[in-house]
Amino acid sequence: MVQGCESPLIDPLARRAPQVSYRVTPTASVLAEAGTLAVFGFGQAAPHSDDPRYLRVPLEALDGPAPLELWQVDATVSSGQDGALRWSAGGGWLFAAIELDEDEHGGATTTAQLAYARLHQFVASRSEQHVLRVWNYLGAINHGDGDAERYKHFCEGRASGMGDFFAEGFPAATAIGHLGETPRLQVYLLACDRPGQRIENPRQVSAWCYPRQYGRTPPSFARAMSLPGGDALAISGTAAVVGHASAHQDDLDAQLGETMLNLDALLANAGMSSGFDSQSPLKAYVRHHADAARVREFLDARLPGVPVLMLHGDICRSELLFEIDGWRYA
Ligand code: 3EB
Repeated sequence: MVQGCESPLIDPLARRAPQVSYRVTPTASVLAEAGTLAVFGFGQAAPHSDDPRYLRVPLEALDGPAPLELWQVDATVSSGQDGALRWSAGGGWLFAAIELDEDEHGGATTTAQLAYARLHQFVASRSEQHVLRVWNYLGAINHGDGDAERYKHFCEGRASGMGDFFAEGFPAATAIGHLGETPRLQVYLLACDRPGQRIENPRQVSAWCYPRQYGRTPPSFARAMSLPGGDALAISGTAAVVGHASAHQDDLDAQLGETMLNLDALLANAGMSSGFDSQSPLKAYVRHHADAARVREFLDARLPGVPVLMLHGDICRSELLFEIDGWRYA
């Protein structure tokens, strides 16, 4: 019998989404696991490691010691470091991170500009050209009034530093204020050699269309990104924003409920079933330490069994008390 020569049914360019999870485990053992693309520790008690795949995020966990966050891919991972920029890559996926001291780079605007320009320059040198998701953590995010607020300076620097980085459309993103040393700006991203699909929220004005009252330069992010292959949705920081306005000022419970409605609408618009499960790691950012117990109670009731890491951070509009982001696998 002559053997056929059919081509394999597996698409060699298919990209299975990185598996994101939280785990309480020694840093060295997860870094030793095959396919570990990135590992994150949270807060001052986080372990230290010189591995370029390991990043210490300056946000404190609000209920007990934080687990590590792991990003794992089905491939061999290589990694490196170039000054303040570190990276890792494998299987078509790229992690890159930069951390800069604003005092060394002339303030919030110019530091954001430099961070984005350097990330752009680095990603441009790689085959993983499609930036899908970005996280931004800066200090004292609500410091300053009106156009002088630091978040608005950050938005201006981000927009001018990115140049044509996101010519195909903005990535999904989070921008949160950390309570660590103010001068420290941390930006990290996930990119791929295949494009994702941007998802907006029909309940919300797209952020890049926000009116002038929110600043001279509107924020540059998509509400979510469906990863290439469509097997996971990266959800941007989502808060109680309806239209372009912040809803329910000073009402935590109402902001929590409105945020859930925004998440539902986003999942529906992405063509996904509603809800989250034990495979959907989320992060909840809480402005006031005193709200932590109430937020945990709400999350346990509304998202039972869902791993939600609750972190102490400032939301980029001072009237917002809560924001959530994370992953939903198909
Ligand atoms: C909002 O909906 C809340 O500037 O990158 C959420 C996600 C928010 C990302 C960003 C800001 C950003 O406008 C704030």
